[in-house]
Amino acid sequence: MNTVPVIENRFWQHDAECMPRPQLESLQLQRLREAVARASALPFYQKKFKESGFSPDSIKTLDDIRRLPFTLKADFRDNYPLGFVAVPRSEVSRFQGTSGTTGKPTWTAYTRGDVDRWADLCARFLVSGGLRPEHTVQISFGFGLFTGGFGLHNGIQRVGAAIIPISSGNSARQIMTMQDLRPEVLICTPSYALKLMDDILSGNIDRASIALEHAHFGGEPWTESMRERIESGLGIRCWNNYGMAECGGPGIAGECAYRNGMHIQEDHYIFEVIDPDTLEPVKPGEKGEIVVTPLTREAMPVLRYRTRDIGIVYDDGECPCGRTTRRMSRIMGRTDDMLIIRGVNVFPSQIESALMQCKAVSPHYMIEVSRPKALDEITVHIEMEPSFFSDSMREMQQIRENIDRAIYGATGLHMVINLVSPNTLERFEGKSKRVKDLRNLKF
Ligand code: DLL
Repeated sequence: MNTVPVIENRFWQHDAECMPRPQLESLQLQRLREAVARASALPFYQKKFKESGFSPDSIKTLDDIRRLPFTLKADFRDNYPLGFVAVPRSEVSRFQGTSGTTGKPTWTAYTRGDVDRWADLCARFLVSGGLRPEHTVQISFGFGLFTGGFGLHNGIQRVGAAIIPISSGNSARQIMTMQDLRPEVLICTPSYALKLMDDILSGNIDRASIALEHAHFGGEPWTESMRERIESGLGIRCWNNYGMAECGGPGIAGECAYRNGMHIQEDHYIFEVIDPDTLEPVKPGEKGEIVVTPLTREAMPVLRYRTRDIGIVYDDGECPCGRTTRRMSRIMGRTDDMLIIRGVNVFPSQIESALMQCKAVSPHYMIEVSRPKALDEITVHIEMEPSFFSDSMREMQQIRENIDRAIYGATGLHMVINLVSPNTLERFEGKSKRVKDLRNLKF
């Protein structure tokens, strides 16, 4: 555990964030009962409760959460558009959403109280990651249905900092704004930060003309090695925060000054970690699928949402920051992102970690899965750092071998390594799509 803070340790809602565990757990129990009571107004849960013989007033301990049904992404589609909204339409104050694979968004609704609590939850991780009222923040998340833009906007407003709601895209304008308005804080996806970093470093921009000190990234998986690359490239500190639209968006967990994982806002959320096959809880400290139950959401009382995200919840005592909440690891992959290659389970994040160990490799890569003959094959297209590009076949072969060794060490698989010139792979303004599975296209 890190015992030295990276920045000054501060709180937004000290008493809630540092509540003694017994008090926190009794608050959770009370709020869980209320959440179940709200959920029991929905036909979806009424049916589930009836099927399993569960009585909504039978929650006696926190362990009773395991008697509640799971909620899946597909349940939102099956109850489209607003089957999970539990309040009269007049009480809904906000709709946000998440782009669905079917073309229809998954809607998430908020009451005024939900929007108000959401702002505080975002303020918590922003302040723990260095945001101060005197700062100016450039929000380069898309503003619109995506919960990132308005969620962070409300949190920053609550802290009292100045906001530049520039939204995503148009990197030249983003960089000009950084130079002209001199924000100290940047908010975006880690992949958009990579694109901005590239443009800053390759555009002969004087670093002193940019005042950035901190960035808050979320919305997609990224690795510790990617953090190191961005921090050293831009000379800033980057913080991780986590959430999903179905449970309210960002503000569910975020890092503190000690960066010992992300603190889960446990007075508003209960986290479980399950084995996605058996649906049983994993042993403490083991990785598994994260299941989230929001405790205080009024408009959409979702129970035991199976996120498909794979991570670990640490229960190893208090963090030196003073918060009493449990912490979560980075997201290591998603059950639906896992590639099964010749019987081996591989997550894109394992490949990213291996690549980032190699100095010759830039942070831009693309993973392509194909089945050229009978066997699956992964090709990793990687942009090289310009200074390592060489005319010597031997040197290039050496680089390929180093990458192969790192990937084999991380995954147990050999992959086809395709080194490409700088600036040839796709860049992303929001969430990245770095895996192309060509196997599906053939059927
Ligand atoms: O991405 C909410 C959000 C916005 C969180 C901005 C943080 C910052 P969705 O669009 O519903 O909501 O996508 C949720 O994104 O289940 C994860 O798979 C992934 N995700 C979000 N944050 C992280 C993170 C928002 N810090 C899905 N690390 C989640 C890894 C993340 N994955």
